[in-house]
Amino acid sequence: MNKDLYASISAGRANGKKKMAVLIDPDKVRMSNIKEVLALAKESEVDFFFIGGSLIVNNMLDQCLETIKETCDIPMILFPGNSFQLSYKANGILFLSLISGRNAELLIGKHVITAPYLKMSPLEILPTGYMLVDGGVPTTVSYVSNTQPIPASKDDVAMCTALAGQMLGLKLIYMDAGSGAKNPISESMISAVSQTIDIPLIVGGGIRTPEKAYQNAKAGADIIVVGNAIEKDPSLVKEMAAAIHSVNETVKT
Ligand code: 1GP
Repeated sequence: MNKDLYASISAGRANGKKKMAVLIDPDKVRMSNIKEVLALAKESEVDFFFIGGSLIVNNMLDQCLETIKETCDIPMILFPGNSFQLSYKANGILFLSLISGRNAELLIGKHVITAPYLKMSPLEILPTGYMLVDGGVPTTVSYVSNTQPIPASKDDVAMCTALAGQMLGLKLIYMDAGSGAKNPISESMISAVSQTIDIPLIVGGGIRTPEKAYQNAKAGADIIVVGNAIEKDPSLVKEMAAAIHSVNETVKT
């Protein structure tokens, strides 16, 4: 099985080279708009595309992946909202276990159904502990998953959850305040979690400015995910990527 994506993500953490992922929701993206985002992402050396949404209601996933592939060779990682959001056209998949919640289906149930399909696929599987953190507004994910996010001020709960995920053998931790969150995750929580775990940390949800992206990376996020802000203003890609890539710190091992 291909291991290039994880090798590059973990090398990024080891070398302190921060990475940027642009989240593309195939439902929301207008195909006219996507070309502009792709051109800017290529120019700005965006590291990954995360492809997914909590609900994909149109059948645009394959078309979206094909369009990206025609334009650039930035790796495409599926960030599936449910087990139907699968496509062999991507390069990898975040195999998400919702470790902030206590919904057995999303901790292990759906995975049992999807595993045999993924075994046959060419996708690189990235086992990921997914942690929802309260971003000040109810999110589609917490509604659909019937789980409560971690309270924004509970750094210790986030630390212990991430550590348990690592000890269970998960390879990445993704802390998400949810798409369009009013309050992005605090630097204090990012820093506490990043210092507790040894595996790479992905952070997203409500990051709207290059300054915030920079602070998140400085605090210890290894990959910063930006979706909404770029959907609204594609020109932000350049500044966001420059801000994230300007942080270069070696993380303790
Ligand atoms: C959501 O972390 C992502 O799952 C990105 O959030 O759309 O708010 O940037 P935004």
